[in-house]
Amino acid sequence: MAKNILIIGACGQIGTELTLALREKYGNDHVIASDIREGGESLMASGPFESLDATQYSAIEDVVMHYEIEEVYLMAAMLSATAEKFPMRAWNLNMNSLFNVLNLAKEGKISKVFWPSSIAVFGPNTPKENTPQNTIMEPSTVYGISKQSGERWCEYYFKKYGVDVRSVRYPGLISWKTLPGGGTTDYAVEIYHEAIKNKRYTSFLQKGTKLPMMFMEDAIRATMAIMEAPTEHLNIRSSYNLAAMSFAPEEIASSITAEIPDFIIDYDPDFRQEIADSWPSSIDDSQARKDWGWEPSFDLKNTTKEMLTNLN
Ligand code: AKB
Repeated sequence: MAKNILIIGACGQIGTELTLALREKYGNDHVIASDIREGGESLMASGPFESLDATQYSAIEDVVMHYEIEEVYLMAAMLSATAEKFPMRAWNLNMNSLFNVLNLAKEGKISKVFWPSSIAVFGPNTPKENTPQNTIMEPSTVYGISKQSGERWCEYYFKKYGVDVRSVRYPGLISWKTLPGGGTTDYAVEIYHEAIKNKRYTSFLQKGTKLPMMFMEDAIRATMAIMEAPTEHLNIRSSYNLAAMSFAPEEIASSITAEIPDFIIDYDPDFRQEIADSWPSSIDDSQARKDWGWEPSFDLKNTTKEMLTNLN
């Protein structure tokens, strides 16, 4: 019999596509979507949905018991830009939701957990180029602090209690099905929407701000691959570095100009510039490649093609 999977935060940017991909693979009725709010039509219509607050342990436990859930993907989180405005709410959501799921696994009620970390675990003292798996971290944002703490707890629960938790450090994610919300890398999605609508985009990050990015199809593939990897292949239980491409606003703009010649970008940096400046420019993901065969498929050129084709 196929296993039952619960996705918490299924209506967000990653959750939506992950739910659809898992439903395709394991069958619609075996993948339970849950979120505090309802999501898009394709997600709501294709399988079971439960309204769920990720900070409420007993609410998650009820759903887990009711559907006899084996695996949980915890995608609910407050991202970097919003978390700077609401530090305590961000800490509460990002940490309590993780403890809830880790404790369910510790108690033997679920057998496997996916939890996303981020390039935000790195900080201003981290080597910027080709950032290694193990290096100085010292995150300077609320979101980054919560992700770094989360990584430590994941490793702790694995070592002390044998919890099978798996994680990747996502770079900025580019997708057309669902908009991101409250992140610093969101500009790399907004720019495509504005290019199609107005042929113009004002970037909240300055020219030259190079950040690690990835097309959503690659991110979903990575997520499913690490969850399917044999336990003995995984050497990291905090979180794996993951990379595909790196670019600055003017580079994504030129890739759009190649398709929409009269597209114009201008710059009006805001508080998110400081967050972006504290993050790496590029990531060394050789450990993920070695341990579970990670390899990206999308570069900037074919990401731009996919985005413009699907948004048009
Ligand atoms: C954000 O910008 O906050 C996220 C991330 C890099 O984790 N997209």
